[in-house]
Amino acid sequence: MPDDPIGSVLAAFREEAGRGVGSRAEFERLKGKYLGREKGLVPGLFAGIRDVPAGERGAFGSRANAAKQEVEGAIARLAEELQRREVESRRAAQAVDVTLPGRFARRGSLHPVTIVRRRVEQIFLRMGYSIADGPELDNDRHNFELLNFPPEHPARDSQDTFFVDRKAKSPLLLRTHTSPVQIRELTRRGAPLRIIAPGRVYRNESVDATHAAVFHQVEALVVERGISMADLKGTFEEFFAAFFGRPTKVRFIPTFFPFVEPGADVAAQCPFCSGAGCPKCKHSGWLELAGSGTVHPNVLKACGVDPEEYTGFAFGMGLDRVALLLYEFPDLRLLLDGDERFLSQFAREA
Ligand code: FA5
Repeated sequence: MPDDPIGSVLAAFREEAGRGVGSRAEFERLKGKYLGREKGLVPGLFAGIRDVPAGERGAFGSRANAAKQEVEGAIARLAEELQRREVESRRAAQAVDVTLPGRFARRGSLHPVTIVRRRVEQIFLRMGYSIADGPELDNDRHNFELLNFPPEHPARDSQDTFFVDRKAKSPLLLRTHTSPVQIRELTRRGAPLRIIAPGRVYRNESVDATHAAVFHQVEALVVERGISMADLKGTFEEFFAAFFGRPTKVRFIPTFFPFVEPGADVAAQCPFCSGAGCPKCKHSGWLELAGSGTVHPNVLKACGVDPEEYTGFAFGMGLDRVALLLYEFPDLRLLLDGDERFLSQFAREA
């Protein structure tokens, strides 16, 4: 044992502690070296008291206690200092550097058909319509039979219809138009009724610039007392004026749909050439957008509505063609290709 063990332990400690600790590991090492219960130098001083001559033990004991207090006090201060530095460096690591360039979150854009659908919905909601929905996987009964299609009607042919299960009691199919929603809603809610039903439809068609096999329609159905073709025409005029932002002339060309009588294809005066003729309207001055008519009494009856009391009009408009007109792109197939260069050109909100 050195002559003055307390003095040399204290001197060594003061020197080491005076250099400070750079890390928690260094701190733990220092603390263990001097205060460790088993091998710590300070507890060692107390163990060595038995080697001190009996007369000096009292003085040795109180010096050892004073040394212990000094070491414990210095270790506590080092611990505080270390903790303060650790908190500071954590804060610095989390700090926001406001001079760094920002990271921009890339936002997707809405599909043009979605934009058109929402605009159509807004216009009809303002006119007092509500929005209805129906299944895309439907059956022959709703897609054809209750819509007054005779059993041998060519539209039921597999040329036009994707059948999913021909053996079902009423064959299952992908709906070929949104008109089956008319049947479901009128049966469920009865008259009077004023709805639109936007949705996806499927046809086994050969695809070209204006025909897709998967496309979108919006169905409209109004059943009230005293509804006539005049209401249908007025509704179209108002809709097109709101949609294209100016009064738009509408033309009705008589045609046959089994579920309306009379039936008409609806064409809007071409908004690009105001009827003068241009490539978009194939130089006719008119663009065919929808099928329409006054609801056939057989359809009203099939849905439990008295055709003597109520009459109605309905139409089904092609949303993809409306999108094509609005945005002036050349080919419907662009809507389905998922090419980001095309799709990212459209508005983020509508
Ligand atoms: C029908 O689908 C009838 N259900 C519409 C109807 C409803 C008539 C209510 C009477 C009363 P049509 O097959 O003509 O009709 O289609 C309606 C519209 O869908 C067309 O005017 C056109 O804009 C669009 N359309 C039809 N076939 C395609 C296709 N292959 N690709 C893109 N759009 C199409």
